[in-house]
Parts: sequence; C-alpha cells; structure tokens
Amino acid sequence: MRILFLTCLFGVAGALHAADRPNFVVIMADDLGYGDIGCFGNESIPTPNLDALAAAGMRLTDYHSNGSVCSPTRAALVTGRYQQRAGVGGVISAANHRDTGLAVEEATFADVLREHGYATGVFGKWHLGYAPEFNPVRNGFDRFRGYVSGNVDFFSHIDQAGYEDWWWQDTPHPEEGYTTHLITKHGVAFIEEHRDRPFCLYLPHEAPHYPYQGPNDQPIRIKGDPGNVTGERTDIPNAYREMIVEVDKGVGEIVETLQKLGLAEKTLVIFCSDNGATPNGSNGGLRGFKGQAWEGGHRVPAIASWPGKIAPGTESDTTCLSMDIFPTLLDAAGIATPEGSAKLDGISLLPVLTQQGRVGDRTLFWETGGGTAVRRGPWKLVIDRPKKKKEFQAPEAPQLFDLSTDLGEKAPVDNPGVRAELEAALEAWRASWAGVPQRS
Ligand SMILES: [Ca+2]
Repeated sequence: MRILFLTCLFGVAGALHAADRPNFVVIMADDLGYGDIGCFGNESIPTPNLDALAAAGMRLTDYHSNGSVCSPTRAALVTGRYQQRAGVGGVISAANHRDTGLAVEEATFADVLREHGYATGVFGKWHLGYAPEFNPVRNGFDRFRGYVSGNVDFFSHIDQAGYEDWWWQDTPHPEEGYTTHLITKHGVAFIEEHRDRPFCLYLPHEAPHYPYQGPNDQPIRIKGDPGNVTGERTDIPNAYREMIVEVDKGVGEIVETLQKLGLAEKTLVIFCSDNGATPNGSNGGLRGFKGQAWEGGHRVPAIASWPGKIAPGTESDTTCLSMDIFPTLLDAAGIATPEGSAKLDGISLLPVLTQQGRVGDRTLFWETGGGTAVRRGPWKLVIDRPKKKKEFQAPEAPQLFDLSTDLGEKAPVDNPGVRAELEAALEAWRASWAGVPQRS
C-alpha cells in the first residue's frame, strides 16, 4: 500500500541510473550552537575535521533548524515539510514518549530513497516516538541502531525517565560503548557494507546535549533511576568540549572511510545541528538559546561537502532550513518531488550548493512553545514567549527586526507595512495546518 502510494506520488521517470546516483550522509549534532565549532568562529573547541569539511565544501551561514527544540526539527528534516503537518509541533518528551510519534503514513526521505533503490540507515537519536510503531524501520530506514528518546546516558543508554533505550531495529538491544563512538562505528560499517550501491546514511548524534559526559567518564544513570539527569560533572565547559571533540573525530572517520573506498566524489555530506545551544554552549553572539524564537534558538552551523560538485572553501548566506534537505537529496538523485497535497515545504538547495543558481524569495516560519518567528529576506518578526518557573508565559507583542543591520535582534524597528504582511502570512501559514492534531 505504502509502496504504491509513494511510487504514485514521486514517480520514477527522472531518476538517475543506479550507477550514477550519489550517496548521502546527513550528520546532525544535538543542541550544537552557531558558535560551537571552529569554522563558525569558536576559538576554544578544536574541530579540525569539521573545519576541513567546510574547507572542502560550503558553509551555510543562514541555515536554520525548523524547530528550536529536538523533535520538531527531526520531523521536518525527515518529512521535508513543516513539522506541524506531521503533528510534531512540540517535543516528544520523556513523559509522553510512549504513545505518540511520527506516524508511519508520513513519507520520509528514507521512504522515497529506498523506493528508488537506496540502502537507508539511521544510527543515533531518533526522538520521533518511543513505541515500535514509530520506529525508524517503520519509516523508511532499513537499519536502525540507537535510541528513541531525547537523550540517554552516554554509557548506560538509560533515558532520563530511567528506561533502557538502545535499540537494534525495533527491539531493545543493549550495546556497550560511548554513544558518540557507537554512532560513528555503525555509520562507518554501513558505508563499508553498501559501498557498491547507493546509500543514504543519517547520523543524528547525541552530543553536545546533556548528560554532560566525556568519553572517559562513568555511567551515571541506572535502570529505574536516572539520578541527576544532566550528569555529575561540575566542569561542564570541559565536558562540553570533550563531547564536541568526539563528534568532530567521528566526522573525520566518516570522511576518511568515504575517501578510502573511493566514494568521496559520489557522496554529498551534510552536517548541521537540530537547534541552537543552551547557555552551556555558544550561539556566536546571537540572541537567545535553545527553545526560543530568537536567532540563537534556531540559526545553527551547517556545512555541505561534495568534492567535484561543491566548490571548496565557499559559503552561502541563502536562508535555508532543515526541511530543505529532503528535496535537496531528491534533486541530487534526480528524483521528482511530489506535488499536490503531499507537496514539500522545503526546496532543493542544490543550485545554491553548486553555485548554479539561487532560490526564490520565501516567507519562513518557526513556532514552538518558546515563541514564533516569521522571516522574509532581512525582516524577522518575533513573538517571544518567555519561560518563568518552567512555564511559558503568554505571547508578548510582536517585534520586527532588520537582520541585515541587527543580527543580534537588539533594536526593534517600526515598519507597519512589513509587519502587517508578515502577520498576515503567519495567520495563513497557521491555517494551513490548523486541522492537524498536534500529538506532541
Ligand atoms: Ca536538540
């Protein structure tokens, strides 16, 4: 049923011959801020492999996560649409993660690429539903190893509600090792195994999300007792650095594997984050943090590398989002994007990455518990919802900013015409998914 649906939806006419299809590797860090890595200005955390990836390809300086928190961004990434259309407007938290998630009816990039002959694998953090019915293997991925909650102990893989959370496909299956290392190990093995056929590898890392544990630390959570969920380290900046360093090494291992197997020029590698940093990280001077509609909540580092296709050492200030990755992969594979009711909200970034063209002007939206933002060109309308005592307050009055002169969102500007246009666009966008029950 589903296969027929997808074939009908996406067609096969434009697809490249199998031998010509590129491979895809999408690596996403968790809570990595705009200023957390060297090639985006960090001077205290060494990230030579990410810096090399950027030097070999393109830095995307105006890339944004679709959400300012985990689950919404992941829903948008895998469906290519605003997360609200899939009913994942908020976080699937430890408290409710047993009975909600990304419905199997949603078409993911893995569904479509698998339909066109790709091997598909995800190793790391899913966070789109705990129950087996929401598992990645029901959502287009041939292989899954990792965890389905928002975070686990990096060693014991116990989630913050005290449950064991490490899976092999849709079955709990404990495995020894530091989460970041396991994600890389399984990613490398997947590439090696599928070296002779097109593959799509999605590596959602845990770091630098809490618990703050470096590779030489000890487990802190035991089954039934998560203890101090954020960890025991009192030198959090050091732990945070250690965690990012291991992600960086992992990126190096993935790139080295591609090179060793002669696949580098056949593989588009995308690196990004799922939302901005907490106050423990750096958002590079942007206002706000994870969970907020300010730039610091959703403008995150992103790199695309594809030797021979993307010119080395380039950068683009095109405004783009997590949901653009799905259509970008389809475009690179020569697969048509769907029309009609299944139309993707994202657009292909391939013309931007290859410097063959530009993307059209768009109006873009962010909405999670911490607030709402609307972006058109340099204009950004922010409706903040500050948190007090863990509760979001009523929305504040909308404020308009001109990011071309005020990236720090410090000085609201008065432009009633632009403001009215953005407010009208927001209402129309909300109406476009108003009928979808939000399950998180
Ligand atoms: Ca996150």
